[in-house]
Amino acid sequence: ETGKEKWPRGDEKIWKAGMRGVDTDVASITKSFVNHVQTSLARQAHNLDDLGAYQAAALSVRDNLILNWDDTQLTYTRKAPKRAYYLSLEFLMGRTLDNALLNLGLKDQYKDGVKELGFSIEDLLDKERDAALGNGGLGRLAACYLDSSASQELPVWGYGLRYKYGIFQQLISPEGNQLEAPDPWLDNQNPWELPRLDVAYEVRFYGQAERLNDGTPRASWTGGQEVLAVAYDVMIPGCYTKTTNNLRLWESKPKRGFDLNSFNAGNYEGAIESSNSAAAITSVLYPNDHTSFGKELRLKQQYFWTAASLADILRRFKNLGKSITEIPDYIAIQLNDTHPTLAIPELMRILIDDEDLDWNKAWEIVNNTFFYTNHTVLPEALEKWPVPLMEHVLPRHMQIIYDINLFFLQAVEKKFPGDRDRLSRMSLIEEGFPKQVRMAYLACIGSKKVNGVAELHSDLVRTTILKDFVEFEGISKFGNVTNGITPRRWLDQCNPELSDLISKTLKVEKSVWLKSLDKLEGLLPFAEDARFRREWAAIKQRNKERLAHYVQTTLGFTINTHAMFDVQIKRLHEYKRQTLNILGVIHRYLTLKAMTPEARQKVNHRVVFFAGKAAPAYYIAKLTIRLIVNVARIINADPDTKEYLTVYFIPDYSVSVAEVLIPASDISQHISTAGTEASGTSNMKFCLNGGLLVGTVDGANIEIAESVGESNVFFFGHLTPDVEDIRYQHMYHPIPIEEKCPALANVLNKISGGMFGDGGVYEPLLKTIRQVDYYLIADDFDSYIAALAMVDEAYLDKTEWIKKSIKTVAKMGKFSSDRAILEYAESYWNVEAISVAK
Ligand code: T68
Repeated sequence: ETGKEKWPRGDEKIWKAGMRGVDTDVASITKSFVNHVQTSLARQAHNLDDLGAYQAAALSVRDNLILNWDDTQLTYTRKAPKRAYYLSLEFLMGRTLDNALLNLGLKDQYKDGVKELGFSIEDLLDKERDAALGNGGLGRLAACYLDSSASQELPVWGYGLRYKYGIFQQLISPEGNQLEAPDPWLDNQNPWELPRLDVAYEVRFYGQAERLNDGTPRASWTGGQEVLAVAYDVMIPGCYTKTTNNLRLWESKPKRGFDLNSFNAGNYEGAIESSNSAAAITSVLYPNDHTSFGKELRLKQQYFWTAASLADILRRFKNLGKSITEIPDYIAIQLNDTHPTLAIPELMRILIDDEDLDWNKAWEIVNNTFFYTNHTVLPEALEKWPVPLMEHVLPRHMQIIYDINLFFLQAVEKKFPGDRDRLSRMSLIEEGFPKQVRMAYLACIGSKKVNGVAELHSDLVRTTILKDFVEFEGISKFGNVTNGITPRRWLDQCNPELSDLISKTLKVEKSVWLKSLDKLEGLLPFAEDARFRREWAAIKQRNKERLAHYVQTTLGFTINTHAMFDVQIKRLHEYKRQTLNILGVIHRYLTLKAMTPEARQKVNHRVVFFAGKAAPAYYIAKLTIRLIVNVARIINADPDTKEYLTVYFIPDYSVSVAEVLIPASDISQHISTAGTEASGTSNMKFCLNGGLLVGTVDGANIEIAESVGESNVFFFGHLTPDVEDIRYQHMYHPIPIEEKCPALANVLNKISGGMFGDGGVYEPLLKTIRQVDYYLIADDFDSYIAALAMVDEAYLDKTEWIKKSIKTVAKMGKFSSDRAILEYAESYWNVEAISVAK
């Protein structure tokens, strides 16, 4: 396409006559549904099951999305605004149909339509598989930001990988061990993606890089393996707007089916092998959060995805006919953690080797195009790539990184003459065997701005991992954007009754308050309204019953819905301290056992829910799951106490499971060691659904407490500045646990003694607490138990409790991802909203 052809080809009138909108009255909806059953699915009315009906409904809804998507993209092309691109190796989208129906404002029509055809919309929604292309918070954040970009009419596209297998399915063995099974999420077709087989780019690996040495910084990169990246587009509808953005996911394919040379030479297996190795690149999502393993295939994923995305972004830019130096006026690229950092040397390579720019000009363009978000300060999570591996897989990029480093260190030396320690601290290359490339440093120096994801975390980024860089580049480059969550999925969709009650009470349309979440403040006066409180409490109760029904039908357990529901759901990790929670549960159990039956009667009934996956190679996290499952087995069967305390581990945690658990919680736990959880986002989801927060003074918990009032959260534990000192004491002046925390010592001894099955099994886990206790379990245990006692105390006064719940929701407006994405658009990208004509 040159932009100069006559368009459309042929007779414009005939084209126009063929174009149609999609009608959205119930009669048109049923017609479209039946049409898709007959033609798209080639099935018949008399043998259509729920899955088929889901697919027909999805295809029919998709027609709406496609038309809106088309109009949106045409508007972007015509108006040529500055655009932002969100590069994320993970998008944890969950299900799409319900979200699309709500954003389009078509839920009621479809409900009626499918009912007329003999189906229930709830059953159909339940047939959809989650798109689980992510591990946890980082991937879900990307999904919330796409929803908010479209809802706020921002020209933002996401770029990611189309993994054939998402995050593994978690099974729990009879002994309580986590087992992993593959997640073939694409097996029964995915109506939400549009294959764009014509949008494809070649991506090179390995080969030789040779500097031209012609007085320019250019080099040629040849040979090696060439792989094809093919685009699949996922439509992202905004809420009550025509704007429908795009998430482009890349699939890897062999460049020419398979290698003809080997094939003709009779090496059939060899030919297939190289084609398999191309397809392998996008075959599976790595299931590790918070550890960097240095695997070659992971590096290939990162380069494959950044190279294809940049090629696509630059092709679109070139269609504008602007000078290459204007890239930063039209493009902002947000790096979701360091995973896409190779985009920095890749853009340098393109500008220098292909566009023939000089080094400084190229670096200036790069420096004004990229923005980097850090999501963790845990040292084991900071990405480093071995230099020999990088040299082998991406020889030209390794040269460029060395050059960037050289110029950078020269500038540092100029500012801090003779400070050799500083130079070695700040070098992009960490000395050692092997040497390693420090990706966070590369992302930092290559970007215009760097941000953390909550106030405390951004402070820690500035004062710990990037301290030297703040001193060198100035503080203004290092900002904060506190995370947010989309209130569409995390309130309207997962808690429809509460959403309706809010609209009715505020007398404001959903299309308004769901996009201006500060409007929730209008609920404050209703905390004093007894009738409103009754409705509020009744909704919570029904959400608890919905969860109980889910547990009953999936696990076969009957749950007491009049107990307090206490929930901790997140990836299993030592720093998140699920161990603290389960040890607290055991303590509660022992306390109950020691009571007389009369005394027990006064105790608050509690059901404790856990859910979450452990990285398959994370032994201690898996052992924690095993402990939780076995504690649950013993406690839930104890006739003395089971009325008062039960524990459930819900297997195979996912976005869809979260949508059932979150609205049902009375309290939720966010109990990371202070200074370790960058932000947390499920804390926001619980509070937005009227659950109260038990937590440490960490991440976004702090800002939630600032918003909702400290009297409405239950804080405990040591504070961030003390953690280092305490760890130092653990190393050099250890206090035996019996002395430091007798209550905890007793709990650990019960586990060792076999109260929950063979105690020996748990020794490696218990040792982490008895010996190093890096995450301060023993130091925080007593104050944790005290906080839970405060929760029990507060729960006695039901009226006060419901007031707290209402006041909390009323003050959660800040945590909408709309606020967060608008901060990125305004203060980082300089991208403006642009509306798509109706
Ligand atoms: C999370 N990080 C933070 N990482 O832990 C959480 N990491 O505090 C924060 O709220 C959230 O990001 C959003 O900012 C992650 O979820 C990963 O999942 C991950 C995956 C691969 C490699 C490293």
